[in-house]
Amino acid sequence: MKHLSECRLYAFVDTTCLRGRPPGVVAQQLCDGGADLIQLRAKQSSLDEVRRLAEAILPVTRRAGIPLVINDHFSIAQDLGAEFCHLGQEDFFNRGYAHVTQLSKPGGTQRPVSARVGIGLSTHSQAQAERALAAGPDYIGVGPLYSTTTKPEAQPIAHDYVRWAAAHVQVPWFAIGGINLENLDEVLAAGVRRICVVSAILNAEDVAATCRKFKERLRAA
Ligand code: TZP
Ligand code: MG
Repeated sequence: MKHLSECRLYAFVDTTCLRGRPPGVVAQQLCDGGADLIQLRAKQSSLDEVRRLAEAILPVTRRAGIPLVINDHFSIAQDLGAEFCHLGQEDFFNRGYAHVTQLSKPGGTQRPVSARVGIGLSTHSQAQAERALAAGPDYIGVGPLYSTTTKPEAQPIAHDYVRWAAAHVQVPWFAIGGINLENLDEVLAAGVRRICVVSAILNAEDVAATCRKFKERLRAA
């Protein structure tokens, strides 16, 4: 399984961009294109649907040795043995958590340490990052860099925050939001070395080839 420290291109199976394509097929295309990490993001799906989607994707990511991240649903990530769960500020802090170790405690269903679900936390400002980092996540998301139709309600972050992250964040951090092959040079120039890309990959005609283009540009940076 690829280690998080090696991951630079974080791609998604986002149900809003599937347009009828089977999730497992799209996950395979992302793996073939060299995605380092894949998130299942299914905002409109019921818990049962998220679980079914994850069950369809996990054999693909496992075979490829690519970690799978389940968005929003820690219990599903834990039950299925997904490598990571991604949580927003509201999913984590607004539910009363202060440290990631608290997540696996309720109900006494703690898995062995070897099967620990890694945690990623979203951040939108330096203050949120400082609080998130104190909670012990495996990685943080930094964004949105640009406004994006994938998350229309989210306001772009200040560029100062990206520069601060580049200088201060010690865990892997992934820039997210509106990143595409046209603005990638500007993103890299800001000090970003790890990126999350949803629509620019999933809406491309050739998903695997587009992943490869992102990977080559990241590698060259
Ligand atoms: N969080 C901040 S922006 C965003 C999320 C989930 C969406 C990113 O999608 P895209 O299509 O790469 O802009
Ligand atoms: Mg969330």
